[in-house]
Amino acid sequence: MSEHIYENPDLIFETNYEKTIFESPDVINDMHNYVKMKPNESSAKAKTQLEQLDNVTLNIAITGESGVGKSTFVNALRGINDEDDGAAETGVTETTMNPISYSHPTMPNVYIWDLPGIGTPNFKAKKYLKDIKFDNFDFFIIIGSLRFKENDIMLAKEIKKMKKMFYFVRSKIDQDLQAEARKKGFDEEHVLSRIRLSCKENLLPIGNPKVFLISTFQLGKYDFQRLIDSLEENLSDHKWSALIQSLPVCSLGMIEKKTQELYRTAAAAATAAATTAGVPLPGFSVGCEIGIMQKYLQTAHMSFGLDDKSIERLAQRVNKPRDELKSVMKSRFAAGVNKTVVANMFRTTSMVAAKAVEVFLTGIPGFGNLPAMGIAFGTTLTLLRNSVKEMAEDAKAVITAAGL
Ligand SMILES: Nc1nc2c(ncn2[C@@H]2O[C@H](COP(=O)(O)OP(=O)(O)O)[C@@H](O)[C@H]2O)c(=O)[nH]1
Ligand SMILES: [Mg+2]
Repeated sequence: MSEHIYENPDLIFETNYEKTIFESPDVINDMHNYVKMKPNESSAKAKTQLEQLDNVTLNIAITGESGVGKSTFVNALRGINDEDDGAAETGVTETTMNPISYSHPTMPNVYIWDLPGIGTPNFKAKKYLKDIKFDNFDFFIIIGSLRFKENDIMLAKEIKKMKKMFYFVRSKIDQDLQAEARKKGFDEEHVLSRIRLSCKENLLPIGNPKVFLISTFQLGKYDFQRLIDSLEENLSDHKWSALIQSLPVCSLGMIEKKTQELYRTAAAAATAAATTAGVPLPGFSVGCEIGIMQKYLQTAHMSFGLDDKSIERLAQRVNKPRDELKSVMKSRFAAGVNKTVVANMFRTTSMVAAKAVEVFLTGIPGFGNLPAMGIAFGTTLTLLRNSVKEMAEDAKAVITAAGL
């Protein structure tokens, strides 16, 4: 029978959607790796790994001259509106010389720092960095609007000497485009490459740094995603994980990045959750710690901006009724992630399919005697990744409904 199924998996999978998950080399690979380890040891290790992910702190410094849009950018990274309680004040000249830290509303260990403007005539980059205790920051974003100034360049040089990362952001791109759009023969790409070129010339004294053209009002457009890709290259795995979870859901590209990262961390969550002690999986001799799954799914839900508060803020920002955005969410997590929803996952059709993994895999050479824990792991991993997929679909529907 198992040979038959192996040749024709359609027979046991309820939907193509589930079939693709189970055929996914990732899950099979992860199960292979899992069974090579000792389940109890790996469970303890995975729990430590999840704790580390919870506890990792990230400090992002936003700097640049007064008026370039620092505070607006700080709020946007936190996914909050300029008028919200606890927002950085925008459109005002800085009165303080002290950096102000803002923690992320759903990721309290991610801090975004609004640094004082660097425009004073007797600016000393070295002293500035010392005053703001530069060593506490993971990276710097130097924002310039029309052009980058002498001070921006001095600061970048000094940051480089301190062996820290910095990124140049040319802000308010929407304004440039709007002004140019009035002219005859307007071509957006042309305008963007002209701005790029002028930044390049402007920043020649510091070599050939990357410059990202951004409109904070439309993070889904222009170079925001490229900036995030650069950060991915340069941050450690843990810091990247915290960053990508915290970023606002502003584009399909961002949803894709979040999905990738959640897929990766699902393996750790499934390793920690597969247990001989928890709630028994129907049909298996082992079980699963529902609490670990629930926590993972709650994090995913917030990362996709599907929690009530995030939807509320988005509705305000795009000026649409909250219920209109909520009504497009079709997943089983539309009303939130709670214990009942998670426990119900073990009774739904996906569980029928998950049970089929066992039948399926025992037919493949090498998996014939997959220990029960390995199957619990594979099942949990599959349920988690299916859930992430569902949430990603909701997130896509929401940003489409929001007109992003
Ligand atoms: N059009 C446009 N205006 C922006 C953008 N970012 C900021 N602003 C505006 O620029 C002004 C100064 O922004 P603010 O964040 O207070 O600058 P800061 O002094 O560097 O903190 C405010 O009126 C913002 O609304 C942007 O991307 N596009
Ligand atoms: Mg400000």
